[in-house]
Amino acid sequence: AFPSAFAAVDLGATSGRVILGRVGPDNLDLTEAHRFANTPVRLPDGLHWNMLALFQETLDGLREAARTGSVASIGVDTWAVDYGLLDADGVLLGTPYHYRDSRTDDAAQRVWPRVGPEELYRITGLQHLSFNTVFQLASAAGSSQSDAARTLLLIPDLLVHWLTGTIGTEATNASTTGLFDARTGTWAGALLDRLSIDPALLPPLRHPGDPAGTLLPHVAAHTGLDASTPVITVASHDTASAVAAVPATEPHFAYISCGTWSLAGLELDAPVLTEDSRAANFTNELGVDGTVRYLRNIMGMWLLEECRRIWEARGLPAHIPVLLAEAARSTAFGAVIDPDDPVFLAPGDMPERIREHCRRTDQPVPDGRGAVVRCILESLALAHRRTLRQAAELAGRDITHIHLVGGGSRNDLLCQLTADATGLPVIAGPTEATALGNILVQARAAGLVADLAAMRRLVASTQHLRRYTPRGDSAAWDAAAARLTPARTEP
Ligand code: LFR
Repeated sequence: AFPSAFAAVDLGATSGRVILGRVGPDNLDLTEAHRFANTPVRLPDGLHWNMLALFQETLDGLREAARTGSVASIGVDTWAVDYGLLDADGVLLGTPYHYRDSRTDDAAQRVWPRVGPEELYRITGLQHLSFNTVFQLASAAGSSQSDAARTLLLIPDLLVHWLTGTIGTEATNASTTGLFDARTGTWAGALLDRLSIDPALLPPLRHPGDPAGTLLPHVAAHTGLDASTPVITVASHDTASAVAAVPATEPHFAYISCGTWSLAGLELDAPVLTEDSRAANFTNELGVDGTVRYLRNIMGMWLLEECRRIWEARGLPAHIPVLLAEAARSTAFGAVIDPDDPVFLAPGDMPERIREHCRRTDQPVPDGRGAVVRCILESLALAHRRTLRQAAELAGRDITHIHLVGGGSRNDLLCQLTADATGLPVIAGPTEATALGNILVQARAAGLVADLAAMRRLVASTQHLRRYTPRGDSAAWDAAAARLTPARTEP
C-alpha cells in the first residue's frame, strides 16, 4: 500500500541511525535500516567527531535503505552547534571538534568584552552554553585554520553537502549558533560585524521542507539509490525534529526530549527575551514553522551513559535493565545533585564526580552502582521539575501534562520519577521522536501530511505511548528540591 519510504539520517551524540518511514493517512511505520556507534576521537589538539566514519556509516545506511525498496527522499538531522570549515576550494579543513572539547571553557571571555551577555541574549535569545558556535569560533580566532576558512557548515549541512554538493544552513540549527537573530529569524549581521566574523562564512538559510539537492553521482553509485533522489531540508537540529514529533493533541503541554541531553520546555509563538529569562538561562531556539522552542538544556542521560562507560571499562557489566532494577530497589532521596554543574560536562570518571559532588554538598555519598543510578535519576527528575516550573512562570503559561520523548522515554523509572517530582502526568514516547520528526517533515514536503498539528496527530494515533500518573509524594520531592542550590550557569 505504501509505494515508497522516507529515509531519516539521524545522528545522536552516542549513536547514529538510518531509519525508513512509510507514511499513509492513518499509518506511520518505521524500520531501522542501520544503526551504528558514534565514538569521538581524542587527537593531540582535542576531542573530535569521527566525521568520515559518520559519513561512511550514513552511506552504508542509505545502501541498506535502498535494498528494502524505493526511497522517496532523504533528510539529515544531528546534534547542534558543531561545524566543519571549508577552504576556498570547498575542502574540509581539519576534523570538526566535539562540543565537549575543553578548548571553549573560557572562550566567552573573548566575546563578552565586545558584546556583553545581556546584549547577546537580547539579540540571539540563546541560552549560555560554553560551547555555543559563537564561542567555538572565538576560541579558534587567529588560527591558520580560521584564516583559511571560507564556509562554515553545521554538521547536518556538512553531511548534506557531501551527499549533494550543495551549500546551505538549515534555520532551526542556525538558531543554536549564537550568530542568529531570534527576533528576525536571520543571521545577526550587526553582531557578526562586531565580533569580526565574516558574514560570507555563513551560507544562506534553508527552512524545513525546502529541497536541498539530489545525490552526487558517486553517492548514488555507492548506495544504489537513483541519482535523482531528493535530499529534503528537515528540522536538522535533532531537538527541533523531536519537538515536531511530540504527540501533543491538546494545548498546555510541556515536552522533555530526553536522550544524551534532557531538553525541557515549551513551544511558544514568540521568543521571551527578558532579563529574567536570560538569568534563568532559557533558550529561544527555532522550531518548525517559526515556532519557538523555549527550553533549557539539562545534562540528561549523559550522566548515566558516562557512568556505564566507566564501569564497563573497569570490567563491570553495566546493562541498563540491571542497573535500573538496582536503582529501583535503592533508598529514595539518598543524595541529589545538580546535573547542570559544569563539572559533569566533559567525558571522565562520572561516578567519582558524582560522589565528590555529594561530599562537597554534605550529603551521604552513594554507595554502590544502584545508589549512583538512583541519585542520577532523582536528580534529573528534580531538574525536569525545576525547569518546567520556571518555563511556565517565565512564559506565563500553564502546563497540564508532559510529553517525554526520545531514548529516555524507555526508562520506566525516570518517567515515573518525573511524574512524581512535577506532580503532572507524563506521556512517554515515542522513543524515535527525532527520526519521526525528520520523516514527517519530508512527508509534508511530499504533500502527504497537512501541517504540524496533523503530524502530531499522526504520531499520537500510530505510536506506542505510555502514561505515568504522579504517585502523590509531593512533600518528599519538595524537601529534596530544597536541598539543592542549582549552579548558576549563566554569566
Ligand atoms: C541534543 C542537542 C541539544 C544541543 C546539544 C549540543 O542532541 O542537539 O539540543 O544543545 O545536543 O549540540
